[in-house]
Amino acid sequence: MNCNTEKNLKMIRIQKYIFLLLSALFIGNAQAQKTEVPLRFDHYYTYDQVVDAVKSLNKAYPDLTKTVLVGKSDENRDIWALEINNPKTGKASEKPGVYVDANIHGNEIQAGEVALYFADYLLKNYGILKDVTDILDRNAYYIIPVVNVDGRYHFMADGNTMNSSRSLRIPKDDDRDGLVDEDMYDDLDGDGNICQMRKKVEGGNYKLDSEDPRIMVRIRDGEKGDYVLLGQEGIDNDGDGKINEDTEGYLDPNRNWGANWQPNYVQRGAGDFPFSGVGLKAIANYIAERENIIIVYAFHNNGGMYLRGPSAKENGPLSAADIAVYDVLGKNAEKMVPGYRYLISWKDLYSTYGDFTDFTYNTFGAFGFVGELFQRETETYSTETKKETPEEGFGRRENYPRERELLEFNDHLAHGSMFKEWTPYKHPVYGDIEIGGWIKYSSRMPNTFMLPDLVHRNASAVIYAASQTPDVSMEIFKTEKIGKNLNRVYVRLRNSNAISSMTAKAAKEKLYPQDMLKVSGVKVLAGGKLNDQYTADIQFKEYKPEIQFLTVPGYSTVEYAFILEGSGNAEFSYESRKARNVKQSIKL
Ligand SMILES: [Ca+2]
Ligand SMILES: [Ca+2]
Ligand SMILES: [Ca+2]
Ligand SMILES: [Ca+2]
Ligand SMILES: [Zn+2]
Repeated sequence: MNCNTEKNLKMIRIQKYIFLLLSALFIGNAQAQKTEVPLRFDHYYTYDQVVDAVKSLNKAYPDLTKTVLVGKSDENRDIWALEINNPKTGKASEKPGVYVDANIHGNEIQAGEVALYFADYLLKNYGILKDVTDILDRNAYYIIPVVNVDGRYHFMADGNTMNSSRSLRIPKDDDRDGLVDEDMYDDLDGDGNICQMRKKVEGGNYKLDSEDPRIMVRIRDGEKGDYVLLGQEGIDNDGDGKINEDTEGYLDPNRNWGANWQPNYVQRGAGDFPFSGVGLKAIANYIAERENIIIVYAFHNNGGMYLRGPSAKENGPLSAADIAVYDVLGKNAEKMVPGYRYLISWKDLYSTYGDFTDFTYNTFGAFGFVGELFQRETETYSTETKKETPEEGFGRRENYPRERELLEFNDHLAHGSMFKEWTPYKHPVYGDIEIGGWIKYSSRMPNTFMLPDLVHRNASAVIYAASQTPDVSMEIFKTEKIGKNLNRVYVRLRNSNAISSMTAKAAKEKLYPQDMLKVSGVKVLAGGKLNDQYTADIQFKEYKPEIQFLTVPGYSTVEYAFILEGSGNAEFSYESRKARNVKQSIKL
């Protein structure tokens, strides 16, 4: 090689480097501007696009929004929150707080879209739709579209099944061989999916369905089979004779909150201690710092459910007052999302420990719902009414008529995009096999043409709840002169919405200082809850009558009476962590 050529090569290398650098900058820049507002819901946003969407919403509505970096994930990705508040109607911390998060299970991606849609819809319709304008002005919103940022990133970027990439990315030795996550799935054909492997063999225990040969039918006694199923795509990465035996995690982010937490031998997916995972800890702190949060929605998939707690029987039962609030919101959600059911976690589904909404209800006194998005039944007009078990991937149950219907849906409505046709592959251990089956986006979430309906209906369930946050007003409805320099003053607090100003649990267990009605400016000789204004039947409070502790239940009034001495301005103030404070004064 002569000197010139070498120089040229060097030059080319430098040019190439500069080009790469510039294009990286350019692409980075292009990416930053790619997500247009209003957002679109005809596809699923990648993790990077979700971050970009949050930032774009903030850019488009700087007066109404704020982005907050909640914390980092175990793989050091950013967990972002979008906060919505109209400062013209008050500070966020002084209003009822509505918290919405999603995608705590990394594979449950459409949940993130519901959270983004909710934010986008509120902002885009502010000042246009009266209902939206009202709820935006009255509440503060805390939205974390993706909790499990690593899980979402990997679900979309890597080869996965519809059920994998749920976990936090904390390596864990599932098969206890001293190595961690050493035998993950392998996307052998490189299509981004982990599908099934099958092999044609004499005397197999499967045969092809006579109506649709894509379906594998288990043979009955006496029948002859000619296929075996070899599990999900993969090889024996560590040479221990087993395939895919130690995949990512498994640490279930929704079994690791500080409420009735149980270790791994009681419940699979527990970490070594509650709040395992730096992201979860950051989110717990984020919520703890926002004491006004009164309602929590956490979106998952799937099964079509709005679940309330308790998540385990021993955490319950809830008090009637709290159930009444849940019932209003849950029953309305059922009407807004056809087919969805309002259920109680432990009783109607199964018990879980270290659950998120139990944590927020037990610790912070916020009502909480888990929204389990999507029902596969809505894809086809099946006469089959049997529901799939939630959190169970498709394909575990052998229901051949149903699978044929779903394949028809794939053929005629998804145009083949949901099912990978069986394709020959040469496997290092099994030899000639075929890879095929349902792809990762095929189950648990809607095909994107159905996504707009799903996000709108479920965001509307949250909008309804947001319209029902406590709205307390005060009325000084009677003043009686009962002696020289003595007045009896009657005060009424009215909550015109369904959600009580405190949960009964928070009041009973004194999770935080109870709501107060305070009197100042004059001497308070006595005061208490009014049972009957006509007989002046008052439950007098023995000490400090100028401070009364109370809750204003949904759609209710509570009344108090005070005996005041002296003249001048008597000031009455209602103070609440979750409802807005109100004040009134009278001249005596
Ligand atoms: Ca291992
Ligand atoms: Ca593992
Ligand atoms: Ca594959
Ligand atoms: Ca292995
Ligand atoms: Zn989930």
